[in-house]
Amino acid sequence: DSSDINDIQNFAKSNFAAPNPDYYAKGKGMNVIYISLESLQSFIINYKMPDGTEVTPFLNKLTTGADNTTYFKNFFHQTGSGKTSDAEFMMENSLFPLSQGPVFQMKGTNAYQAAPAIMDQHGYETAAFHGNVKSFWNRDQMYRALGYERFFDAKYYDMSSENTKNYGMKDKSFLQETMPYLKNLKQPFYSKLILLSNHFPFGMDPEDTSFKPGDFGDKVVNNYVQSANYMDQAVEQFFKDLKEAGLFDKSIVILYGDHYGLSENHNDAMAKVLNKEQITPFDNAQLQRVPLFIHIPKVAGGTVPTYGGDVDVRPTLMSLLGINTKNYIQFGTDLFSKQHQQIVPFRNGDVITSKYSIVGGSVYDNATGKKVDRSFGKPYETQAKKMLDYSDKVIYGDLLRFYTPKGFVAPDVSKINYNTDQK
Ligand code: GP9
Ligand code: MN
Repeated sequence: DSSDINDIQNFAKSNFAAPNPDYYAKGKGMNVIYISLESLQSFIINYKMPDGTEVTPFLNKLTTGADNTTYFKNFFHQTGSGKTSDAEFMMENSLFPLSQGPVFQMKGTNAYQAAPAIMDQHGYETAAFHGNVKSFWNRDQMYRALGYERFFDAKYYDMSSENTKNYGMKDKSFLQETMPYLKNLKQPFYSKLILLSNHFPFGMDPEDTSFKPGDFGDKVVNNYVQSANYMDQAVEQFFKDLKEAGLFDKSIVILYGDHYGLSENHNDAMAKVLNKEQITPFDNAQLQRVPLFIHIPKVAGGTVPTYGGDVDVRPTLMSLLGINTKNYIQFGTDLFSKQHQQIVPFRNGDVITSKYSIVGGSVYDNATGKKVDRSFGKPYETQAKKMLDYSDKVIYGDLLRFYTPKGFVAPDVSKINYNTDQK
């Protein structure tokens, strides 16, 4: 009931991580561009094919700090059955998705205090871009609840058969067609672009790639490298276009892998990919790493070892923008903060920290991959369970109705209408 919200607010407040002055407000007033990298897992970053070819040469450069980009190599997706949409949900709310069913479909009419609504109040124009129909995964309803003013869906794109694959627009066409819309937004803007074409089962139209498929004895895994390479090229071109448009030095760009692309069904091939005898449950948990890159103009980048997950991104971004979210109900902490908590809870009950991986009830030492005494994991399990339980209470009880952080104004959902947008 509504009295729970006080406990939850106190919990969130006591876990707040003070911003790091080296990063705080470094992106104040800048545009924000999120790019959801479909099914991209971190194992592919800096991976070399047996003949030495890199799969993602552009993203690999970003890991060295190119283009003022920070790469988080120990970042994990925390999605459940809502997949892409669960990742979106966490990025914008810093709440967990549900353990049962996609929150986008089940709780699209809840009250939220999401990033787009917050940015609207800071004078930002807010827009989502997705190369499929707006009702897909109930986005049209959820995006209104999140406070998105504009939603560029299929009707804004040339959805001809050369430009599309199973889930909608191919990445290169999508990004190319998105650029003019992005340029025309009123600055500063907060935007997100959902890439789609690197999606299971990853087969590509032959004319879209000259990259050699893998030879790992599994068609899905063989095609994955080709398709990931295509996405890498698409993102490289997009960075060039942002520079040409004069947007690159005025924008924080966040690239993130939304969830795994290769399930445990492909473990035999994955063992070949990773040169291992087999993929153990411990290995599989480590494979839930997804890349997170943050481009911050004028801030030196590079690869950082901080452990974190999807719920940590909103607090990180808000610190960069110089927006104080201490009074918000959120379950992540700023990845750049010295007080950041390196605890990553998953919806299946597993927990990964910088020291231990708690997987299927066993506790492993990250450094050795060996099992250690179960008691070592206890404090982390307790903390993770509390976070998940509180987040569930917020969502199932629609508790944000009963609490408004100072300065926050809920979006007027009845006034948002994605039909009236003009091309
Ligand atoms: C993109 C996405 C569909 O619209 O939601 O694919 P999935 O969620 O399975 O990645
Ligand atoms: Mn996805």
